[in-house]
Amino acid sequence: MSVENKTCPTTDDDVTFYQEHGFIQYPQFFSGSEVEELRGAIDEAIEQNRERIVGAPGGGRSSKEYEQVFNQMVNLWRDFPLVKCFAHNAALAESARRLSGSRHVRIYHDHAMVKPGGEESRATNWHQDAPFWPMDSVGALSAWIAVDDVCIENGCLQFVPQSHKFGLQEGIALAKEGDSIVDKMKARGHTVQDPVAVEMAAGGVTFHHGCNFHFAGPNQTENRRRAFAIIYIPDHIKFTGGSEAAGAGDEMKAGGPWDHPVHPILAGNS
Ligand SMILES: O=C(O)CCC(=O)C(=O)O
Repeated sequence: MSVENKTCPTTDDDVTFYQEHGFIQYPQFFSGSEVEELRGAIDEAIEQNRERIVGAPGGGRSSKEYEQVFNQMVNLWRDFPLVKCFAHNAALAESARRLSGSRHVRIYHDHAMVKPGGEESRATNWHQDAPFWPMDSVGALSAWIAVDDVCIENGCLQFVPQSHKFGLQEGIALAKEGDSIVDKMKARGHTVQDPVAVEMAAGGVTFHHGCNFHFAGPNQTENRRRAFAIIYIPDHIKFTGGSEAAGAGDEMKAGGPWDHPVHPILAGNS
């Protein structure tokens, strides 16, 4: 079966679970052979030395430290047709629409995140995504596809259940290595649950809310850990201006809708 003909697996119970916990896992959203094609396209992008953000100064790459967290490549759907089948996948987008309780969802951007293996690999520090996104209000979410089998050892995602209920936490965009998010959140009066590590085989997908605190450890294996994520914007969310990764920031009005060809509606009605 082609990935384009998939059926959306998201049930009402899933929606309840996601809204309560701020994340959900679909262990076999894609089959091993389906995801193999995506893996090949990501490898080709690495081979071509694809910029992080096409056209940005210095290709959008910042520091060696960042590259030790991952080689991130944004909006691969725009130059790799095969990647578009995943980034614009109707079943994934429909799951995002149902989970977020929206009339429709648009794509913000996709991004491959390739965590290098070996001693230099660094953790993806605890963070919420929402502070990085030029959006108001909160409610946008990500689908994260395991392109390789992922486990704690190679940097699977770990989520703090219910932490999306803390709302957008100003001043904690990205914890520093060794920083305790738990202590910071406790100091702000929140009860913090133990993180849940989501190990899964390649093809599995997790969705997480933009305010959910999550983390991935360093990749302690010798092989790269490839993941591919898509960020979805529910219909009620406005563009707040700026942002390099938006790709069309100069062509959209701050305070307006995300109505632009690089952010098409992927599920639901306008
Ligand atoms: O893949 C990772 O290491 C981090 C992913 C992440 O933070 C995200 O998709 O929001």
